[in-house]
Amino acid sequence: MSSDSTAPGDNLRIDGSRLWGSIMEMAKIGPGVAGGNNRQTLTDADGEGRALFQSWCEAAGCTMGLDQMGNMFARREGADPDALPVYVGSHLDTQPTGGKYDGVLGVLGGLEIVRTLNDLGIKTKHPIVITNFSNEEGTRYAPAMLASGVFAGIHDQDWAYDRVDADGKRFGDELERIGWKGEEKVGARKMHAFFELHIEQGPILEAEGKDIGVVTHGQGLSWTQVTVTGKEAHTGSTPMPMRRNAGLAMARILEKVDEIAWSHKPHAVGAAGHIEVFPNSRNVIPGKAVFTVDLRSPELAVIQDMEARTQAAARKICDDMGLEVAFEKVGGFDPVAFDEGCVTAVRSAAERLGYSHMNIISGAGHDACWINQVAPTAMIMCPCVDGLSHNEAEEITPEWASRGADVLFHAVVETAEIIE
Ligand code: HGY
Ligand code: MN
Ligand code: MN
Repeated sequence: MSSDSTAPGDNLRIDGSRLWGSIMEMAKIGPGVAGGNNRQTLTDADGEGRALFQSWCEAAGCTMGLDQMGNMFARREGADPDALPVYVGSHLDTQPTGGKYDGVLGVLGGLEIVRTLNDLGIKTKHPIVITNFSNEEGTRYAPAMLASGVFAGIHDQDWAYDRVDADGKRFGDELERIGWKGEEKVGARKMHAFFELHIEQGPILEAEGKDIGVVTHGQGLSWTQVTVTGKEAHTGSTPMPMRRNAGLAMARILEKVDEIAWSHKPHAVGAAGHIEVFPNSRNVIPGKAVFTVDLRSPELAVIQDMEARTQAAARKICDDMGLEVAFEKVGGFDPVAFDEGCVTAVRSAAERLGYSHMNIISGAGHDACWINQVAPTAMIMCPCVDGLSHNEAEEITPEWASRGADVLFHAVVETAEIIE
């Protein structure tokens, strides 16, 4: 038994094969074409995944809540119904070429905590609430972490409802269409603490041979949508000096983005993952290019420097080529420092369990980055093979999954305080 009687015994573990089985079951919903998942937010597949998750939570004795952004809450009662609950979760939506574990591990890791507590007949003082946040990925509807952002008061709900996808479908309408728009006011729920288990999505833990990442910080993110306007013209009969090639300008700007990120090595990163040219016809010089520049760093000043230099470079490139350029900030958040008390609970859980661990800064954004603004929050990471994520070949081992969930179990249950 651990020294503190409200903490779980050092020998307690979750059921790793049950967790792995649930992950594989969820992976059957919204399958990709190469072994991963395409379960994008507010698609029918997302609705199916939500229904499966809800059925599992209800089978585990939880009562379900649903708010106006489609955030799902599965509550396991505590001995003190007035005590603020400990929340634990992540997201079930995936990238179009997503893996089976990004987000899913954190939601089903939370479910595994409840299932294990039920098996052991353990009661906690604080209720425990498993959470699935809508649209963490920000692919179909920018920005990323949209619903946790509304929950944390960062984004206005009507603004979020008006976000449109590439086909012009509104977030609010699609949420209604799949039948997962709840009544609860978003953000009305108050949390004692929030924990999120997530795959690292980078190479550090595997390279260092560590099972657990104790996430002390999350790097900041900046998404700027750039629109370059030139002139459509024939790719064959238009002499080179007469061209106003928006595609070429975009290429030159993205070359500069890469150079600017490298200038802040080793931590800063920069690229564009969203790129569109118009009219996108083989024999028409692009008259317009629209792309989103994704800049990240653990330091806010570095992000601001990269933003300013990118926009100055883009303006110069477009002036020199006789093109127009416009910028729209479509997402972002400052670097995050997680709650010391919760981070310590994660670290001492890893120590108690004898799992190798190291401090780490999250390279990716997560719902925890926003929830950290309204509740004491911490994250736990497990390694992933070759650091690969946002790729259908994303892979982790069952051991990494269960050790991460063991640490999640100990941190959450210690924070929720065992009663009997
Ligand atoms: O963009 C991110 O970092 C997260 O995967 N949504
Ligand atoms: Mn994720
Ligand atoms: Mn992701």
